[in-house]
Amino acid sequence: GTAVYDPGPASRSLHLRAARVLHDNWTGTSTVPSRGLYPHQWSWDSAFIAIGLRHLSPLRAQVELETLLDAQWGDGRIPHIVFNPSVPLDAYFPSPDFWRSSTAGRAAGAPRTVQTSGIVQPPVHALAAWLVHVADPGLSRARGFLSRLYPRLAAWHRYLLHRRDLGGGGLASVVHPWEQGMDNAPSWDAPLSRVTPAPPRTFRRADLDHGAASDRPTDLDYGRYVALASDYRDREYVDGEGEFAVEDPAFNALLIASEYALARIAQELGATATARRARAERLTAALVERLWDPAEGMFFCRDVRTGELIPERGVAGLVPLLLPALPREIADSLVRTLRGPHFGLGGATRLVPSYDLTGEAFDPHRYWRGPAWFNTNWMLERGLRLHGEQALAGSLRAALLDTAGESGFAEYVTPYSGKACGALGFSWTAALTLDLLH
Ligand code: 9YW
Repeated sequence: GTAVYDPGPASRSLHLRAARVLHDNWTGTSTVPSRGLYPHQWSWDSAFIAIGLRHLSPLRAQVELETLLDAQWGDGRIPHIVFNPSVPLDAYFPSPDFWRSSTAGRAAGAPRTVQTSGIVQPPVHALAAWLVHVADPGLSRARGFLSRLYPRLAAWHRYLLHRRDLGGGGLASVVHPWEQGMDNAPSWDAPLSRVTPAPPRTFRRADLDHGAASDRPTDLDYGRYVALASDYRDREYVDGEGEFAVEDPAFNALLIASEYALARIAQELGATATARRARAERLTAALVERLWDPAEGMFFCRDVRTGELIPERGVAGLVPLLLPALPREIADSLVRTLRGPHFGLGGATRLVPSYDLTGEAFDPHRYWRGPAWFNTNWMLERGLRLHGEQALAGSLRAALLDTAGESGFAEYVTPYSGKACGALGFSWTAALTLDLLH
């Protein structure tokens, strides 16, 4: 008779499907976030991708991070996009001819042989490098993976902690909403409202060729993104004077988590880790001092140009749950906020939304203004586990796996029903699914 193909337990087929997404999105030296919408290499995407890829191929996971770091600038910054020269210029906007890294970025040490953007993304890289190492320490040592990456990752953190301490309180600031990775989050509305948008006919939005306009940022948002980015370029990517500077809790929490990872990497290489651990603890204290709001039970962004906290409840304000040195009462308070009416974990929602369910700007479809994303939920799952919330972490993990599979590894989903939005076959969704399966 005919042999019947048995896919085995559900998790086995989920594993195979996630592996297929990463296989299809691999270019030979790195992984695109998705085939249509995002045809280049993105910085924090690659870090999340490496975290999943290490379970399929530790070698490919190492190469993913190495390719990204080959495009690092002399001043230490890791650019948010590394452009693939074989992709047509009009496939993604802003393209290399907008950023002009090899000319406008010359003073800041942009590489000559590869074109990149000039802004950054959240520093998940040292954390990813450490996790990739532990997946296969033998291979990592044989290839000198950590010894090659360590000085570059250290330079990256130095750039953020020195050139980007625009508020003077020890935290890193982002100078563009794209840098924080949650492009149109309501937290940016107030600081962005001061920026004069670039006129609509001076640029063409390639994103609308692939994504539904109602799921994407608006034209007005885009005009402001373009104005901020071209200003930064015209200042030759020198930090300090731009109109937009914000201290974000998720960006800084990831920097701190990566600083702990750098301490582990230093130790593995036979160097001392104590100074780095102490720094991670000092940064945690600075994060609490500058961004924690005890009455609201969450962290907020600080607008460095006005000195005020921005009272918008975004998922970024929960991400510091990742941090081991967080005071007990703050961790407890974050868990209460997660379970409460604004985020609905364990109650109304399937996955934690990107923004306050009761907020005026909440929109269940529009990108970072409501939909649930897999990377933020993965971070929260780790944070819950770290702080002893095993049951909540377990149910969040189960919901993530179900939703990833049912949505076709969507870029993001509606928070109540888990309906797919944005691109399908999205790399970090597949990668973090693999990580949760292991
Ligand atoms: C864009 C690639 C990137 C992510 C960002 C996300 C989006 C680019 O896609 O930005 O064109 O809007 O907001 O976090 O890295 O996946």
